[in-house]
Amino acid sequence: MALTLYYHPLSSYCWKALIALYEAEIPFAKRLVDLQDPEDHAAFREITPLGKFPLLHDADRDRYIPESSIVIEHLALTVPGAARLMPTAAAQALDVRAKDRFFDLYVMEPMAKIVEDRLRPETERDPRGVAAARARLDTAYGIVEHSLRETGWAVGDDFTLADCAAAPALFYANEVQPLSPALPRTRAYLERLRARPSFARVLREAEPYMTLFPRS
Ligand SMILES: N[C@@H](CCC(=O)N[C@@H](CS)C(=O)NCC(=O)O)C(=O)O
Repeated sequence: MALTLYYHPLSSYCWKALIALYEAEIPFAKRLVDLQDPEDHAAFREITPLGKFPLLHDADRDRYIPESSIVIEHLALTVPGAARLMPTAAAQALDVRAKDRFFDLYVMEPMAKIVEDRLRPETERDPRGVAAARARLDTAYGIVEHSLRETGWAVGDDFTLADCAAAPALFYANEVQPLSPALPRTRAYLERLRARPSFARVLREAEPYMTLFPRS
């Protein structure tokens, strides 16, 4: 299998795909996309006009696969070691997809809104949008806290696509809006995620770039 992942080491959605690749120990090539380099950016947009990563190239199937969730579902379908990331039972698969959507839409997106705002010039900031994002994050945290058990993963006892989504979402969300002591299960879950070798590796590899993350 000849896989190439177009990515950036700080991108939360790329982390999601990387976690799945490391979970299943899938050999692949990395292609870092430098959005600050106009030539590299333009070349990437030639492949994918929306310019979003992660983007997986599967040379054996002559296909480019955008969207982190679809990248992971593609791996689960095509690489035996990745199959366990998506349950085969339809009802459980639905639960996993529901949690994946939840973490992307209600944790990752408001977190990204707060981060993006920090990167804007002072005069272009959007305090109302950021306040709404913070309120949405608080609501999402409450939902996560009630849905988690004291052990195990986002859906049952197996590590799935839902956990691949939860790890970057909660990690970065915790950076911009720390998880309070009133959320013990969520805090413990984030610790379990950080200790998971696939995510620990992603964090280690991102460490040299973390100075670029806007802390405030
Ligand atoms: N829904 C997409 C979101 C991908 C996304 O927004 N990626 C960000 C990085 S975390 C990106 O490509 N940003 C660059 C840009 O929008 O120009 C997915 O799940 O892959």
